[in-house]
Amino acid sequence: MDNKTNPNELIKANSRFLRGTLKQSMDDPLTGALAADDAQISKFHGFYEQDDRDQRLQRTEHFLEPYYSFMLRARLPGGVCTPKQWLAIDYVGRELGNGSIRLTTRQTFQYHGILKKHLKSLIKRINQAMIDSIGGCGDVNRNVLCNPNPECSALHAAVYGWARCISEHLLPKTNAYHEIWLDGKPVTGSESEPIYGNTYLPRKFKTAVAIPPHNDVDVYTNDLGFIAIVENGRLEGFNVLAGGGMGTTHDDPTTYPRLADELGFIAPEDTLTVAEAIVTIQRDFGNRISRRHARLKYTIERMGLDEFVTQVETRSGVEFKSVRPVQFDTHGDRYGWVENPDHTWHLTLYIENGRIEDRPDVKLLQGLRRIAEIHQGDFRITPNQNLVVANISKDQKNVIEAIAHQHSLLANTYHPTRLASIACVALPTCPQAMAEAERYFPDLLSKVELLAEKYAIEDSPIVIRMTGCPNGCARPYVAEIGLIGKGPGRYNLHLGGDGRGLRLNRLYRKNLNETDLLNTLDKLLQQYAANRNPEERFGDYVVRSKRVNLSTTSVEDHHETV
Ligand code: SRM
Ligand code: SF4
Repeated sequence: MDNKTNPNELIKANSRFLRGTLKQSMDDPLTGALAADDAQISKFHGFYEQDDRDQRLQRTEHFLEPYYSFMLRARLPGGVCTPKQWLAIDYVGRELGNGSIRLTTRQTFQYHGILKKHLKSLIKRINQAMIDSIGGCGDVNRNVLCNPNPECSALHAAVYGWARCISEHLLPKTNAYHEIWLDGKPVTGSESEPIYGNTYLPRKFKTAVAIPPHNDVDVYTNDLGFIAIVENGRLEGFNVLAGGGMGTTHDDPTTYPRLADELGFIAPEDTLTVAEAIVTIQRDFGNRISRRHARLKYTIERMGLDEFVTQVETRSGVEFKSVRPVQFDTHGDRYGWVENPDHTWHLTLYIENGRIEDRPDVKLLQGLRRIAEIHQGDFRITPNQNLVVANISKDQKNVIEAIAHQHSLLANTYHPTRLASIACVALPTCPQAMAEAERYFPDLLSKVELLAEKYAIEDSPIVIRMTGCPNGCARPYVAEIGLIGKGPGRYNLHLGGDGRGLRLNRLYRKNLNETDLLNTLDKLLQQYAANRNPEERFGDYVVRSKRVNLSTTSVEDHHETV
């Protein structure tokens, strides 16, 4: 390793396959934090060190160390879990976390506010329920997304099977997790990471499997994507995509969101070989100097797509066939009841920003616990932070609906735009947040809903996605309206996604405060209501309309003007 190599590479290389000094860090009673290098290694085990940013200033003034706690992210391919597992997830969140569960945009759940002294028992408890957190975070393949596809369960089972296999195949093989958290026996002989090697990947790596016409996994925003090709109800194979990603850095044009390229069509049995080939290309060619430029999207840009495809074919021994035509209609969720051919039912619930907790007015944890106590099917977390209660028997349909209704979990009482929209976690836990997202978004949406009513367009949902910084955790760069945190109370406004996750939006205005944002949206919605074509989406209208200038060169910075 030369002196230009990113320090994270050295930490990984010296970690003895992800052990580091995590055990010692856990046992250190003098601090609620981990040693700095361990805070990097811990991510591969599924947890992040955080501090409560609401308390940061006050604690510094009182010469106290930050209020450290941990966020743990589970691995849950396709977001599927059983009612028994749900009850365990719920119990652990209440007993050992901060009393809330957070469903994420990658179909899994997070606990926040875990104290260091509780981490090990928390990890043990979820593992007893057959859920682990290996590769929840870190420079490896992350939780694999899979369309929950409720109205076609047999096909879902086949495709979901592949999502699980990819997740298992690309797991780190080190025994460190079992040794440190589950009291597994230390390895005596030599160890290796056959796919990753001892420095793992240069950066995180994300995989999704989509079943058209639903693009709820936002397949084009992933490093690696598989689009299921179905003929006569049978899985024929996959169109393979590579090189999608959302993360950017404000005002650094060398970073950008990117949609994945189509590589070609493969048979189902070639899935793992091709996935592994792509991962190893990224391992060998990804940028290990600048983490900002280390995702696969930049590797492909540097290599060129043709060379990349040749490398994948050579390494895998699989020759791509021409991509098959596919059509996507939405990247949102399908709420409410859907009947299966076998007369069981699925119910998709609305969970605002994925946050499940008991508040004085609404008790979501309690409601879902009551459902899990009687439900005999399964649960599926969606990539839009919602929850599907799947395979409900006919005789339990009414009782589950009644519980969901009692606990405000049914979608039919919410505005269509709210149902189509999501926000990332941001403050107070996320260290990267520059502005609020989850805590502020519901209020902002209420104001946007009033505008939609003013122009009588409330029946045309608009996909709005807000993030507290440009990292893009709620995939805002494919939203019809993307709001990206710039500073406290200020957001960049992006416009022009297509409501299906197939088109990147463009920066329209910079650094808006709420008043300017609402004034700008007021004008845009008025124009949209007056000039749209029948059935035309807001995102399509702004791209078509000559009245809306989406040229990035003319973007005004409102910091100076307001
Ligand atoms: Fe993310 C980092 C939350 C999905 C791009 N993301 C973070 C961290 C861990 C902050 C940090 O670096 O310490 C956030 C923790 C906040 C907290 O307190 O919980 C965080 N990301 C989330 C979640 C929970 C957002 C949500 O509201 O649901 C999502 C968890 C997904 C999961 O279960 O695995 C989440 N993050 C995403 C997505 C969406 C996706 O994957 O489909 C993206 C954009 C897609 C992509 O990766 O390109 C995303 N997160 C990032 C990035 C920017 C990566 C980049 O290439 O530049 C970071 C920062 C980083 O990696 O350095 C980041
Ligand atoms: Fe944090 Fe930024 Fe991700 Fe939001 S987008 S969770 S603020 S890293």
